[in-house]
Amino acid sequence: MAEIKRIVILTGAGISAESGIDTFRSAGGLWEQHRVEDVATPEGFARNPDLVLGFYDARREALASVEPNDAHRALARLEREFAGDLLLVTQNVDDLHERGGSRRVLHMHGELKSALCAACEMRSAWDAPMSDRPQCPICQAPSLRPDVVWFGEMPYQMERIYAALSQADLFVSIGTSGAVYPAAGFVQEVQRTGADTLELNLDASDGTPFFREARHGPAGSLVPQWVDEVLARA
Ligand code: BJW
Repeated sequence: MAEIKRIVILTGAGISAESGIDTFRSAGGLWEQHRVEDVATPEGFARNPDLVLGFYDARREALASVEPNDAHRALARLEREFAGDLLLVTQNVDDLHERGGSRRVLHMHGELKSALCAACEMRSAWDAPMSDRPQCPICQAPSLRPDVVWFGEMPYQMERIYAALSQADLFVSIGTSGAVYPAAGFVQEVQRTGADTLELNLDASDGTPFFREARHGPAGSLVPQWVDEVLARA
């Protein structure tokens, strides 16, 4: 097997499922309880800000009652012990990678514990409700919204992600349905450079046909096993 020097990992809601956070598209998931158009678009927010702020307030508050699982901890161990370059990109807005010990996490769809001011466009660390229309800590306008990326908005740090993908020897996708772009297109992006590709997911996803290898099962088992393999080869 060729030596691996640069790894890009993409995670999605499935990695946090065993911690007790609902995924989006599974039975009983977030999109069964809410219409995507209502809670995950700028238009939905403009129509009914109370609904949207309440939806994200509840999810932010729920973070206090969940813990990282073995998959989050295994990726943190990989960050500490892998001698090559590692970029961990998550679509998740929870903070379980950080609480699992990862220090360098790129949240391409934003974070629950961050506020974006619609007036001054600055981002601030935030761990309180927004439904009561608090002031922006920077410009004092009562214009805060969740700092998350909704449909039709540009995900964060795309240049940095595409640069890392163009240099990766290995791309690993964990716990994501491959239904949302641009993240769903990363596997095809790295295929062009000849990089190896691996999917770790509970079941087959929309992206499975594009991966060289796919392993199906719970992330809490698959990810620690895969990390052991990578570190044993290094
Ligand atoms: C387990 C497990 C266990 C369960 N172990 N696994 C037509 C074609 C192409 C694109 C478009 C199109 N029309 C519109 C678009 C663009 C649009 C898009 O993709 N739409 C699709 C619906 C087609 N995308 C956008 O608008 C994005 N912006 C954009 O494209 O800007 C322009 C641009 C151009 C060029 C370059 C760059 C940009 C923005 C997308 C924003 C997505 N936002 C959300 C909400 C964030 C805030 C919040 O959390 O509420 O992000 S939507 C939601 O989906 C959330 C997630 O991050 C994202 C992905 O979901 P994820 O993580 O995959 O979860 P699930 O539930 O779908 O899957 C979980 C998986 O885990 C499943 O497979 C399970 O089996 C598995 N699993 N338990 C392992 N224990």
